[in-house]
Amino acid sequence: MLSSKELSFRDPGLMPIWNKVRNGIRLSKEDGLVLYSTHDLIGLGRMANEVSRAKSGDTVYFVLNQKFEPTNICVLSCKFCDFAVKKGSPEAYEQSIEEMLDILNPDIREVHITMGLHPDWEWQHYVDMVRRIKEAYPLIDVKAFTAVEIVFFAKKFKKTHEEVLSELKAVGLRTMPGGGAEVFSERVRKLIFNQKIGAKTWFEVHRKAHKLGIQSNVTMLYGHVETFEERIEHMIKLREVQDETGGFMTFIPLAFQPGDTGIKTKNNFTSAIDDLKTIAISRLMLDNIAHIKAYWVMLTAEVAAVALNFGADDMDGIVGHERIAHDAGATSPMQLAKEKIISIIHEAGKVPIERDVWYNPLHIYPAEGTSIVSKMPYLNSVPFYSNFEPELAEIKLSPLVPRVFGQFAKEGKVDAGPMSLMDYVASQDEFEMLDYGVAVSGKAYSVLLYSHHDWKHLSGKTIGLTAESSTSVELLRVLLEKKYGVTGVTFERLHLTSGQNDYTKFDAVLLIGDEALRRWKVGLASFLNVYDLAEEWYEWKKMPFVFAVWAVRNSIPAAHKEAIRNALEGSITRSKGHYDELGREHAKRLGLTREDLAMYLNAFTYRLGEQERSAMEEFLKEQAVLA
Ligand code: V47
Repeated sequence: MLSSKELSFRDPGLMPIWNKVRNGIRLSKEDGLVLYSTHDLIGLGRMANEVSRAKSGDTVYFVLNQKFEPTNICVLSCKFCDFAVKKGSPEAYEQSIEEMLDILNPDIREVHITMGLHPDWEWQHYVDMVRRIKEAYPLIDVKAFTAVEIVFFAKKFKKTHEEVLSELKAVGLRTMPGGGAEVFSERVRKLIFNQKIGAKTWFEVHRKAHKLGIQSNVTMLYGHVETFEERIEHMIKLREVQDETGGFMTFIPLAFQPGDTGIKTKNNFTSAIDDLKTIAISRLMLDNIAHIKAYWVMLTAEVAAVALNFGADDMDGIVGHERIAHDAGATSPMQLAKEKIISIIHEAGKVPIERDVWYNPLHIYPAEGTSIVSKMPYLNSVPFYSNFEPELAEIKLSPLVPRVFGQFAKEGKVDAGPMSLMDYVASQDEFEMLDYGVAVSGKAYSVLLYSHHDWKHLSGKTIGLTAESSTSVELLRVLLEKKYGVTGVTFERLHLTSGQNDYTKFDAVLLIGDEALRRWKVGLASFLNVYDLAEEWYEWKKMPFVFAVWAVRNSIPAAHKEAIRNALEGSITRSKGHYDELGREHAKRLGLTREDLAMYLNAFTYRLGEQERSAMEEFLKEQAVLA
């Protein structure tokens, strides 16, 4: 079950849809049309907000970014576009790579590049653009080139789509923006962008990008000549491809800016009601897309702010100098200061998280008076959160992997959650331990060492380590050194985003959480040995292993502590016996059956007793005397 929330509606037609959504049943095209026709905007928004909360907690993400459109000269003339001009036009401009580097703000984390299809620029120019940005600013990730641009490069420079993408990836292309999708309808394409690629080619390029480990976004340009039916069909097509590749991160509805395009729309700009409905409906239809973006540049900051309670969990970023929308009459400012974005997110009652291109959290900015609870995004933590309903609105949830939770807790920004045992030990003075945690006696299935060698032969070898947790890493070190007498191992941290890792270069790799579970049935590359670290510990010590303990910051108000404890106790109690149902969404993503799921979750102990406390002490004793 996705949500235990009981909602009531003014439009009774929404109840059957909510029942489907909360039970994890996919919405049909007919459901989508019912949602567009409803007059119960608030009911629609509440459903979408609940879905967003189930996926992202109370978090809204943003990225410090800068948009570059290095030329508006374009060989195409799409009816909806007021940005593109022909070469020789008085409005034509070209920006050199030096000019881009000059105005690049070194504090940002993402540059977003899209542009006109220039008739004369050479292939090397595009490669250099990405390469030189990465060379000058290694911390800035490049999100560049829509599928339309990739197809243009392939044709013009006689390369395959794979060659174009691989060459760009080799110099630092990290992700692709979602532009050029427009509406996946042949009828609409013929009417307003008949020179541009259609849905089939657009998806082909993204499929290839995903195969190469380049994740991407997807947009939908709405509010021009398309029908509601075509919007819903757009979402359904996308949902089908996402089932295949899993490579889309974010859906971005783009509100059409009519400008001087000549496209006649009923009310000039889209209405706020249409914008909010479209955000909410996309959240409800796209059950397999992690994020929905409220792109304030086209929505206006005011509508985007409301959209944060209508299913959107991302606000894009500060953006900088944008032209595609502004050339077509957008009334939003060119840039929103970081402080303004944070205050918009606070006003919406949400928790701002500054992220990188892959949604790895970099900083969290809790509002005054709130207490932040970390929502461990792993399947084994489902019982903590599936019914976690604190009585106080000041308690907010944010999805954080253990290591990031540990880091934010140390910075004083996050106040409670299932803390990695090692992080708890390091911050015991500031945190109180509750009687809950994640422990297992025997196999954990999700803390696995994949190895080319037997334990005994790992001396002098290199092991890639999950970047997500420190406890499993310490457990591995204890097992190597104390159980098997293995020394001289070199450890190397893996990238937090799994698609960015090349596991083949290691003698062994340690994976945890959902990344380990995903490989449970299929194995990992050519590694022949798989060792379950919790099982290794159990066979050695005949004791459970405690991976995480719930801890609450001493200094938060007593009422907050009480509310967290009650919500947790309520969730664990109500979840018991319903694991196969509660973890269904996760299991689908990880390729696990209902039986796998029940077996996996039933292996864990969530209430910590005497046995678990002694096991923790024993582990810390072993760990303390490591070389
Ligand atoms: O593909 C062009 C659209 C897109 C107009 O991936 C217009 O994070 C409205 O893709 N009114 C480019 N839209 C922008 C884009 C984007 C934006 C923000 C974030 C991301 C992301 C991607 O702009 C084009 C086209 O669909 N567009 N003209 C117009 N008059």
